[in-house]
Amino acid sequence: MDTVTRTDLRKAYDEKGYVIVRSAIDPGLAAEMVDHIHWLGHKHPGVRPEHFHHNLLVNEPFIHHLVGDERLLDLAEQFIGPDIALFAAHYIAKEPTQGQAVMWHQDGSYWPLEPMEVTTLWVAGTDSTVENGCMRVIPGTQNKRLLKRRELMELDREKYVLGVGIRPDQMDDSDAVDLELKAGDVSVHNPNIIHGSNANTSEAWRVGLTLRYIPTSTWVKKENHENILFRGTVVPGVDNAYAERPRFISGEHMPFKGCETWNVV
Ligand SMILES: O=C(O)CCC(=O)C(=O)O
Repeated sequence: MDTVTRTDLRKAYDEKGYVIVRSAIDPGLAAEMVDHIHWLGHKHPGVRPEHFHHNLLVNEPFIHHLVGDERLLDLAEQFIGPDIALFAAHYIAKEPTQGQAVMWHQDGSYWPLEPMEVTTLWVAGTDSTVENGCMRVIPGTQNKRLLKRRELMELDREKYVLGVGIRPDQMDDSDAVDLELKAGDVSVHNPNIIHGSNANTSEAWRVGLTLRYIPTSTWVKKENHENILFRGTVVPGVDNAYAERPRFISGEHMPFKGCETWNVV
């Protein structure tokens, strides 16, 4: 982890709505994320790599292994406490020269969560730069009202990862900050902060995995949605469903370091 202390992390997050943690995971694990993108590309040939959503990931042993990494859980715990689940994982991997943009938005506008207690860890599998379409944020906007989905504008799905975004006349992006990361770095952001990213017009891949960690007291109001429980206990009366921890099956799943002994009973 970076040299910032826990208090600094929390302070920066509360003040600006985001914080960067350098070398949060090791380069080997980040490289396996890139392998996973290519492996998923073969498994789902019709799906663009910006769109490897939760439903395609929730039963992947590598995802359980990565998202349950103690370094990521320790980090998430500082923002949401000790009872930790994942409500959504989504690879937003932008191919060289043609990776889609993400229009300015606030995550909470899309999410069926009650209460909106959630934090995002955005894990860099490759370096993420201005040239390859790194994430951009507008510091301080986590204190703004959460726009409702119906207030947003429809977008061209060929160009944008998300189907709706904030209209230019609803915001000012003159204070936007580029979150340039090295592979293995993580940025953490608040569900209300306004953020997005430009298209990838460079020759390099940009691989990011965005992870939405919730305390188990947050209710996910979506039928048949599978969350993943990682740490602590469930809260009685909060009606969330949790996925089984998958067994690694050679030939069916992407091999990763330690997969032979992972989840063996
Ligand atoms: O990966 C990106 O470019 C945007 C990520 C994003 O919108 C998010 O993680 O909430």
